[in-house]
Amino acid sequence: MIELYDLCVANDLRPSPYCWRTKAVLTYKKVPFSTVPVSFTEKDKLTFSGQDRVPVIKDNGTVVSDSWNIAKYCEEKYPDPKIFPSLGIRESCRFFNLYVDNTVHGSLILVVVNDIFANVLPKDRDYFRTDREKRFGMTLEQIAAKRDENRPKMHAVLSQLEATLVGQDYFFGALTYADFCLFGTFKWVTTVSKEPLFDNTPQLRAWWERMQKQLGL
Ligand SMILES: N[C@@H](CCC(=O)N[C@@H](CS)C(=O)NCC(=O)O)C(=O)O
Repeated sequence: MIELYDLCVANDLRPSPYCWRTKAVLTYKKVPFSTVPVSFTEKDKLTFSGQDRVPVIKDNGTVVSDSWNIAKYCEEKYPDPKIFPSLGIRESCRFFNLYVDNTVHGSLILVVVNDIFANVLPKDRDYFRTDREKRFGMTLEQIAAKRDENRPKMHAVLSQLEATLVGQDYFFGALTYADFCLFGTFKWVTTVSKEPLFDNTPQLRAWWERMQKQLGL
């Protein structure tokens, strides 16, 4: 059975958007897997993979890290059902993946980072604070104070996603890895935050509900 090294925070919650992508792909392909929890300061558990980020999978001795590499590996090793169902879709999904990583996550993180921090295990809190404050160039308290200011930027990005979904059930028409990418994003936020995301985006809300039902996750 595949072992997935998965980020864990307090109460064994699993927030990582990238790990959720892998869980969505494995679930869709009906490939059995178990998870190995890794907290922010337990990177020694990942030494075997030669890097320090999750997700990592171990599949009968094959080690693959990075959600995109894992998606490609799974499509080759477990081809049905397909996540890149036709010519050019893999390349389009790569573009969508990068858009989600940068634009979508970039707009959400400043709104929800303190909700994530509230769920980080006590032993990981210093690491998380130092790492994120360096990344954003301000303290978590300064980010919290700008939450209302940052919210409209988040809603502008969610509106772009909403506009894409008008008249179609999935981002590229049929279900593809693009949907699993964004599914991971909303699992990330909703696992640790009560921030309302879908109040102004009914199509996106319907898509989100459809994805959860389809995957049972
Ligand atoms: N591009 C990578 C990103 C992986 C990544 O950044 N994972 C986060 C979890 S969401 C991580 O390992 N964070 C550990 C840390 O911040 O120390 C992918 O798609 O898998």
